[in-house]
Amino acid sequence: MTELILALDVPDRERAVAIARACAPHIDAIKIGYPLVLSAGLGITRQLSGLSLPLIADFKVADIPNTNRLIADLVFSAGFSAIICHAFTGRDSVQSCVDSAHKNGGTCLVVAEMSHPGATEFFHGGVAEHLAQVAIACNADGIIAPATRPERAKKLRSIIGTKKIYAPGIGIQGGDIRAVAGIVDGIIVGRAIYESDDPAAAAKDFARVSKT
Ligand code: OMP
Repeated sequence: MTELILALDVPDRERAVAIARACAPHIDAIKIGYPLVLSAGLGITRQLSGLSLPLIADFKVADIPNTNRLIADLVFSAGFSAIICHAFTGRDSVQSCVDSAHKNGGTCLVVAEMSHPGATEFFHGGVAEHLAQVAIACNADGIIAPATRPERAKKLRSIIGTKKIYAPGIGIQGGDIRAVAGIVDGIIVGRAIYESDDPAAAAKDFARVSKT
């Protein structure tokens, strides 16, 4: 089964909550990043807590170990159950996020390769593979890999084995859910759901395909 994660990059708090509520029966988790938290504040987690869905903090944390730990501890006290961090900062920085996640009963996902066209500039040539190895070395729970490049998700799967892979880039970025659903553990979908005329119906459609 491939999970469906809603990327709730909707800066309007009321609209974000309404979309999350409407989509809740069809999704497995909600990913919240800077657009919503910077407009609505961290308290948005309380407003969404009634949906009983895991909340993933997508702050792509990328700082020194102490700052990463401070950020991650705040994320988990705010009610998130997972955090996404970068790994190009090195093992010690990633380890801080993983340790905070595990201490708080949560999980840590490491960006191995990004989904946008410009990502090939730095993530290719062995870098993504190296970042995936860092995720393993730090005992992270999974990685982010691009749905826009299924062959890269497959390559990264061969490195990280049974750890989770979550893949963004479906829909507007050009990725096809059918090409990656069998490779990854979860797909992350934002605009193709929340910009749709009927977000609940769009989420239902993605959920149907991802679970077949
Ligand atoms: P849509 O393109 O609207 O479906 O949104 C994709 C979501 O996944 C956004 O929240 C992005 O910030 C996020 N994302 C990527 O698109 N590409 C990546 O490589 C990594 C992420 C992420 O870490 O979630």
